[in-house]
Amino acid sequence: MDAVNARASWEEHARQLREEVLRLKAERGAVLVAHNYQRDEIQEIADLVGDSLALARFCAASPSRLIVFCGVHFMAESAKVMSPEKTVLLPEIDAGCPMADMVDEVALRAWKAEHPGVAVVAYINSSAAVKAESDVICTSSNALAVVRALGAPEILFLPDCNLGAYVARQMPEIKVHLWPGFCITHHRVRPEDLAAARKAHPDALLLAHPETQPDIWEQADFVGSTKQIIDYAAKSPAKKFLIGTEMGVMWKLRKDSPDKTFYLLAPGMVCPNMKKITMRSVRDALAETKYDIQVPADVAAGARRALERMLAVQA
Ligand code: CIZ
Ligand code: SF4
Repeated sequence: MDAVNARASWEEHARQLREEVLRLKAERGAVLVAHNYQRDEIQEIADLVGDSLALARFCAASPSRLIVFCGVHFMAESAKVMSPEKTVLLPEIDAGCPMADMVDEVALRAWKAEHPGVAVVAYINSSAAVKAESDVICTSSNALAVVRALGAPEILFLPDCNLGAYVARQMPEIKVHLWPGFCITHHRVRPEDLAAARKAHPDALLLAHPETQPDIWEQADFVGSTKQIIDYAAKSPAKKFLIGTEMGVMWKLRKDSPDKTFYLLAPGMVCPNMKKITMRSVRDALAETKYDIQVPADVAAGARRALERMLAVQA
């Protein structure tokens, strides 16, 4: 088979797989949501593309009893915690978040014991068991508002030391203890990468995620979550942007702002866990009802309390 025929046959295969997914999804009355970091073809077929909180809220509000959650494990857990009566499927059971795995509930209990009475703020990138041990949850969109509403003079912030450092920088009146966790995808970007990107695109604005290190977000024109970066780019009069977050956001950036140009800040900004989910694994998830995410009732109750405290700040 020559290259042209091989490509045509591959495209036909991809088209059939996509049709099969859409047919199974309709037959099963499922809702399919995709995180901003998912593969383009998964975002294209999703009922909603967004950040972890928006997806969990959408799933809770949906009349569907079957959710296919295309993201990583802690996100599917949050959706399950907020929709305990629904079946939440994560198409790849090994799609985890290394940052979330950098702390567990045992280590958190020990940290709390070293700082009795100090409030715990957990980034949504954490397991349900860690959430259940925390006072309140935050996302990268609402971290400052959540910490402000908490009104505590001192906090334990986990697991992301970079988002925690960002909160500490914005709120110098508060003592912030940082857990030494980080995102392998964002943390690896170095000032040399930024210097090279600036040299190649001197007139582009830098939009950076707070999971990058302070020496990156300090130099950004805008710091925000995936949704905030996408919204900022759509509203900005500027035409060129350096994007300092995972490459998956490019799909929505280009869709929402087709007249603008986006450059990834560094070539390595790819989350391997987000990319584990493929059209084939979504097909298998729908065909075989897998992998059914379960959260023990007591853990779910604790995690829900901490999530609801965050939602009360947002409302
Ligand atoms: O909460 C999310 O979805 C994450 C992990 C990042 C973001 O900025 O949206
Ligand atoms: Fe976790 Fe980083 Fe991947 Fe987000 S991009 S899921 S924080 S490893």
